Amino acid sequence: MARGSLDETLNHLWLADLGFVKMNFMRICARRSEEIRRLLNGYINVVENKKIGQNEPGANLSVREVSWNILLIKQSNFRQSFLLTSHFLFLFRRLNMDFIDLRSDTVTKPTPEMREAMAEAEVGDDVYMDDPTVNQLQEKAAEMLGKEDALFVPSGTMGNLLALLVHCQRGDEVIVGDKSHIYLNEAGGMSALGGIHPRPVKNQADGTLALEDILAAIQSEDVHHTITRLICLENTQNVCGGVVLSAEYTQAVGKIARENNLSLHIDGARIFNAAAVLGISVKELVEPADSVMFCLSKGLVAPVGSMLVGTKKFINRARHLRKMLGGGMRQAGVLAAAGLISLEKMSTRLGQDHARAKSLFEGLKQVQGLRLDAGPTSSNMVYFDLLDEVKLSVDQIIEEMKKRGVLVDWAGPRRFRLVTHYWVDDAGVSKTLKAFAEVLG
Ligand code: TLP
Repeated sequence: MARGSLDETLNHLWLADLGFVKMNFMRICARRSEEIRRLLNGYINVVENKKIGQNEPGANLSVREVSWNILLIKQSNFRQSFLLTSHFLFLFRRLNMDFIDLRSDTVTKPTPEMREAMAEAEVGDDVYMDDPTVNQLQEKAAEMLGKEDALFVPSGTMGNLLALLVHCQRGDEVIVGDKSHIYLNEAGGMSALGGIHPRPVKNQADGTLALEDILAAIQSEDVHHTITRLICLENTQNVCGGVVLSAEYTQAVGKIARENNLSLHIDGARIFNAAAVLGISVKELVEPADSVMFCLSKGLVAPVGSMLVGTKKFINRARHLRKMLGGGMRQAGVLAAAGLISLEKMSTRLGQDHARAKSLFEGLKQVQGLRLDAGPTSSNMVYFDLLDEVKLSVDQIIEEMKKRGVLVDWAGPRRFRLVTHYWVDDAGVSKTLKAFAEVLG
């Protein structure tokens, strides 16, 4: 927490009269988070119009952090002190966190509702399969994806690795996109830990692997060859622009898999984004897949965790391997509680992130010096390159944007990726566009 800025806000608050705040706090706490935000936004704007002088009451304020959601506030020349707690403090933190963070949707912090659910979660030892909240999350995930069973895992990377380890034996081959996360960004886990051989196939601009390329990559039976066991798709395809693979395409790949006695795994880190764009259920979209990994900790906003789904037999083996990799968690219900809110509530609001990505895309087209990918952006990502005429380096732009309260990340020596998510609102989009126009103008 940026102590300076929190103190500053509390100073503003003090000026406004603690009694008033305390009373409002009680009232506000009873309301839903969106309403609280609106109320608080308005309130802070009013208070911030005032100037704080050296001798004004806020100057003597002392703030002690009791826990993440409780502050003890005292003023040295005043007898009153009180605890500022829960949603209210959370929202102060959020309002003080000036940065619009577009580096990824992995940066999403849990909502107040999630934090509350986490604090109150019923837990047990999940290695004994005794954690009721984890069990509930797994049942819900399996049901939503139309598969027999599900497993809660610490990360998407572990979920994908487990799937590969279950589907393949050492020396087997897996067909993967040459721009896929599994191939590029999972530290070669399949080879290092599973002895599995990747067979990269070109990702087309639309994120697909051409069906003829998949067919051509399947090894014929020959003493010299590896044995092809698995095809992996990624939906949405991250590096190709957060693009969405259709249900028809997935069906076509599933058919190739079945006809060639192969399995199909989907890295569906953002499969809920894909389904939202297509306007169909996730269940329908992943129907041909034998296994799917999806992340709770990206656009679905949970702080930690991913799910792996498949048959009961597949998940039993994955559970065994998860333990082997050290991913067996104990009272993981604390995390699963947030995951349940991801599935129940966050999965239905992703259209807002997609609309904001579109606004960013449209706005950035007007900024000099940028070449946007052939759009339109379909899910929550916007990729673009710097034109040669731009003399600033990627690092300099990142620094200049940061000075203006916007965090962005590079995706190549002259390339950027912006990702929208729950904590990026319309004002954040405007702020980002303004900052880019200033930096590159
Ligand atoms: N992607 C992260 C980075 O690792 C690049 C991001 O910011 O996009 N599959 C896909 C398609 C992913 O994009 C990611 C993470 C993962 C798997 C891995 O998930 P985690 O980070 O939970 O291991």
